[in-house]
Amino acid sequence: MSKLPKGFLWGGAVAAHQLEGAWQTDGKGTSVADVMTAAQAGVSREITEGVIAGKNYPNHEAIDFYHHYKEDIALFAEMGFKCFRTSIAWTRIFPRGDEDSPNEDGLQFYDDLFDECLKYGIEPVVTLSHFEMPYHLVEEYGGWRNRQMIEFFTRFADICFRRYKDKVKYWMTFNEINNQANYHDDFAPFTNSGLKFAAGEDREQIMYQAAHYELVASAKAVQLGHAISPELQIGCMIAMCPIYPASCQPADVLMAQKAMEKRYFFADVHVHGSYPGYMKRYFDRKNFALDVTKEDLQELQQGTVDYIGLSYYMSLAIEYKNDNPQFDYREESDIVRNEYVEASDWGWQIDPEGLRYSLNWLQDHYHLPLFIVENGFGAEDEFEEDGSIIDDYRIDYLAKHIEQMIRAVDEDGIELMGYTPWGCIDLVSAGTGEMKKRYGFIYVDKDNEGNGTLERKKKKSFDWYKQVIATNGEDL
Ligand code: P53
Repeated sequence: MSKLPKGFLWGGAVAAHQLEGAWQTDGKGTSVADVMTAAQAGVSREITEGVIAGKNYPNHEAIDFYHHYKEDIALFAEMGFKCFRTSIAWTRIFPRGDEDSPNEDGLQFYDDLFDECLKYGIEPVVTLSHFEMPYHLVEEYGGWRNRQMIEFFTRFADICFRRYKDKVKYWMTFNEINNQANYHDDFAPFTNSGLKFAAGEDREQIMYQAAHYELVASAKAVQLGHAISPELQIGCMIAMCPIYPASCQPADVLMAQKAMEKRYFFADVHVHGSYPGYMKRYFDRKNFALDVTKEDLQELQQGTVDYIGLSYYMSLAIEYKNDNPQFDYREESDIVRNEYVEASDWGWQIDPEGLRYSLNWLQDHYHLPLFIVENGFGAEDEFEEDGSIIDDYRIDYLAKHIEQMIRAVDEDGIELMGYTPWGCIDLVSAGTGEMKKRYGFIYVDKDNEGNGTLERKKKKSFDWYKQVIATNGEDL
């Protein structure tokens, strides 16, 4: 007897900018992902001022899913997918972001894509904003530091809900909205919110302002969606990297708790419709003058989410340092290596039990259904002499995580909607822009420099995952 509920949504996850390519086809505009170059070992992705000739922008072509989607969805169907998580590229619908009316060709593409999924009984699960806002909104308005984004985003959300309400039931507003808690970095604020900072600007304050506008926009979108169809399930999406105390020293425990607050208050606002007390006190202490109106607070109250989508790749650990009496979260200096777990070649700590812990933590805090919409192992794949790819390391990672997920459902009573491993087909890495950091059950012939035939090929994990789905997680 399967320990997972009948109708459990097994599937796979991707994001438009990381696989579609066709960056200028059928009227698509330039997105923030289109101005990011590919990184190399030790060199971060460069965010360029517009598209500069001669640079390598891996998302421009990606794996050309735009022209291969029928073949790819047929492979997902062969694995038995019940659902497929993707995002709608905002720039296909509103190429610059501030137009009054949408681009019909872009809308038609997603009609065709969703129809193709439904043909096989695959339920589309859709993120509205997954690191791909129109670049024009960055140049012209400064991205989400500008309140006008709320209007542009809700217009986009409204069009999508109306157009696809009979094809798409499960939605999420902002992918990994909490990544920008690491505002020191250039990547997260840019991909989450289209933020670029001038020297001397208070990055943290600007990030909280942008996040506030996003939270209000999300709440408005939830209300719009529910008014368009009460059938729609609209969730938030949180990157869940639980932060453990480095030791049982009380200061480490408190440090971890305070760090968790800084990373997860976003979920509190999405779920409870208000800011937790600790964040209000923190804003006061920092003298942040945030533009938060009475109307905003009402919108937050009225637009709480139906479920929590989460990604889970790794856990972190943090240590208290003596120069930090307020226990402020400092990811760049206080996160330490956890010696109890292993790490991937990219330094991501592998911790299957952390997934069970995370599911429990989220359920304890929010009492809402959960949906694991990303989990996976980025690794370099190599061909055997006979041309096959034996990705046992990926199978091992996924099996151990699925096992913990099942224990969370079976032993802990977690209400879990589904599981969609990340990058079910190889695609461009968000963090590094590389192709060689692969997650897929399906290999795509393309390298970091952009060379390759784009031919698709099943890895060993393809048949393994097919069997996992067929047995509802019994056969790992
Ligand atoms: P890549 C950082 C930490 C956790 C999740 O990431 C993250 C990131 C950003 O790199 O992003 C999510 O491709 C994201 C996906 C992304 C995936 O994790 O850097 O939602 O877009 O591809 C994996 O290995």
